[in-house]
Amino acid sequence: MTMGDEQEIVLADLSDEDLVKQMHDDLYDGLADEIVEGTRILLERGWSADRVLNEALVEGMRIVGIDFRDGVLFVPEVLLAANAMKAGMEVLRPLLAETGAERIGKVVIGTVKGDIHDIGKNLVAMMLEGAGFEVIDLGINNPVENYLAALEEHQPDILGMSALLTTTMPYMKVVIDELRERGLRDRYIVLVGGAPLNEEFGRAIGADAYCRDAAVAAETAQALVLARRAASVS
Ligand code: B1M
Repeated sequence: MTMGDEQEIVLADLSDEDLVKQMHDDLYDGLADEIVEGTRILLERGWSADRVLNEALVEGMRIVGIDFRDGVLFVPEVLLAANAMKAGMEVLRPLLAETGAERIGKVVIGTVKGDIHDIGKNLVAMMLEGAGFEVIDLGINNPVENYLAALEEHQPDILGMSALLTTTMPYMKVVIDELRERGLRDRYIVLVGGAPLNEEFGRAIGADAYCRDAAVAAETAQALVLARRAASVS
């Protein structure tokens, strides 16, 4: 429930369309409780977790991103919006990460050094779990040493890296070059993602694939792990 124009809005009374619009406003205003409530209502109405995620949460964050870029919103407000988004994602987590499938592989994933954006990376981690992967999440702001230590400790099939800033995306190449220098590059499938990247960049830095979004990351991870297993058997 929230207050707007001195009038009490009962989220459960809104049509789906109005509720989604209200959730965009609530995300913009950083109202975590309302986002949790709206997320639950949509699920109760039979919406899939994917649809709630994309139409209510990701779209709401896209709107926040535009006003952030244009100087209408500032870091403290965007942080509140991010917290509200994370609260909604926590409601969706068991649904997105739910899987009857056997574990098909292991992934080490983290946001690169200098970068503290983690919403997209967290989503990717959830979808990978849903696709049957064990995920070791290194969090944000990871220097190359963190990746190397985690690869050594966990021996995953996949290394995933996330970057949301044009200033931090080149760091992915630093990590890949270091793996190459140590003769470790071919041991792992390297997947990269984040809003400013594209396929060409992924190729240029020597990643195995660039993943546009979390669903693509999960599909790509499955496909590449299965292909690698098939190649090692034949
Ligand atoms: Co930041 N920020 N931010 N920010 N922020 C952006 C990225 C920006 C585009 C905003 C803008 O100007 N429009 C801009 C970057 C400009 C650029 O470099 N080109 C920007 C800036 C400038 C900054 C600061 C520098 C602002 C400042 O301080 N002056 C600062 C930098 C801090 C730092 O990292 N050192 C900063 C800070 C922050 C907050 C802390 C306030 C907050 C982050 C909170 C958090 O993450 N816990 C924040 C936020 C929330 C954003 C926006 C608004 C939203 C990002 C987001 O969560 N999107 C963002 C604008 C935007 O992107 N529209 C912006 C939703 C998420 C689901 O999408 O992260 O793209 P995304 O993830 C997708 C795919 O990209 C992909 O799958 C995900 C799910 O589908 N993917 C992967 C992502 N990682 C992957 C890894 C994979 C695979 C796929 O591995 C296999």
